[in-house]
Amino acid sequence: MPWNAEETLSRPELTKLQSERLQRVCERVYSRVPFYQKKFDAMGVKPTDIKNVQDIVKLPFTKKADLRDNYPYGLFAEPLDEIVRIHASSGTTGKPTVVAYNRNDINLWAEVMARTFTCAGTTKKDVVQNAYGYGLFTGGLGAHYGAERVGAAVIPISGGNTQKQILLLQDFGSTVITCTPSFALYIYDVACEMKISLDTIKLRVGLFGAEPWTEEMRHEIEERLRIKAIDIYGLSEIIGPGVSSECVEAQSGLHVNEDHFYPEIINPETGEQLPYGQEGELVITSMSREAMPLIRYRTGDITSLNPEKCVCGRTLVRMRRVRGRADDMLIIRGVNVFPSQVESVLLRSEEVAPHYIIEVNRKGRMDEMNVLVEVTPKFMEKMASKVLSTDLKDFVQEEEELVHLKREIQKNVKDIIGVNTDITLRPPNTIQRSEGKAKRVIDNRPK
Ligand code: DLL
Repeated sequence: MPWNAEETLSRPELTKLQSERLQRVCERVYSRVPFYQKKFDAMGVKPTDIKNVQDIVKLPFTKKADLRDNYPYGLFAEPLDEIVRIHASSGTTGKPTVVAYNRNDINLWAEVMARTFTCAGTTKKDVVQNAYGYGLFTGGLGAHYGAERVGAAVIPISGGNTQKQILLLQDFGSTVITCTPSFALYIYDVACEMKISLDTIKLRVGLFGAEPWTEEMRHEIEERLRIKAIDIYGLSEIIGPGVSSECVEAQSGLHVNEDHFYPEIINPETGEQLPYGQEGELVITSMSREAMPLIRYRTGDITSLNPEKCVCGRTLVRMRRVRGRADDMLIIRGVNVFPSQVESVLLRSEEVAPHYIIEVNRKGRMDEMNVLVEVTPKFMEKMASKVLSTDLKDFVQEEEELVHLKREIQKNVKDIIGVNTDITLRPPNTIQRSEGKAKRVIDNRPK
């Protein structure tokens, strides 16, 4: 059962609600945020021109750079005395992106995260080990409030502290875990090192997000940890986690809370709105937010929308698993490569583990891609007679089996993605693990 009746509205009911909310948020930002007043005026559009949700195409986009330009408080639609929370996302360069919530926004956040937990099959009977980081990052507190709202017992352990995570999994009987997918695998590895039997833990489901991951990664996590792995999506600028979530029934696309967050897919080059089914950049309008609503925010995330009926009964449109961010896309000798595509090809091979780094270098005028990936402990066992060393410096890349495996992966990458790559195989546990968002790409090309 969905958490809230608004998740099962008929399309006409939903469109009506969206239209009302869109009108309201346009009035709000136009009258309160000088940045939006200027933008609307420059396009010759007034809030009263927005009669229904289809009129959204008349409105200007908001970009991450607009948040930076108005740093820190320039896009707030309320005075500071109404604001009760400020979060920020670090970004790779420059100043953080600042976002604000008033009391109603925090309430909305708990509500949409309660939907997310319910979507993943969490109830008040569950013990939720929340291993998203607490702090400026929205993952920790967002998941915390949502899990409390459904009445589950929340363990606010935050990210990191891997051995303690395992101790609590065992002793506190956690049934649900929330963390990045890469951290889930790390926890599993450490549990193996500690020789912990999975029979001693009660975990049954994980809510994973905050970084791109693939179907292949899902299988790895589900098989290893013996749980259901649910994909959850969100971003600080819109609310944090709570924008969309897979349902445990279908695990096929993430239901967007589109009564609050209106999704569009656009062609990132032209800005033109694309129909359902077509892949492009996700744009979201946070229609119910009060402290800092954003109009047509360009997320940079690449996905598509699917309006088909879902077996779970929710009528909310589903977005496909995010392929990656437009700005994470590598262009290697003219071929567009998303790190998630590389992950998906790597994990087709049973001999390699889901721990990898993509290095890009420039030699002369040519871009070269090198994928460093760990072989599995099982592969090491199989090769024991060949005395393959687990020591990095003695891990001879010319060893026959390694050469064979490298060739196989190279061929798959070429056939499926269309790009030549070097493969460097690494012994187990030699690639840096992540306790939060994993860093998969090292781009050494001159900027
Ligand atoms: O990562 C919010 C979040 C926390 C989502 C916990 C899910 C779970 P930011 O730090 O602002 O917020 O980063 C947002 O992370 O634009 C995507 O590029 C990426 N991202 C988030 N969830 C997913 C996902 C949080 N399920 C950015 N799949 C977004 C792929 C994701 N990418």
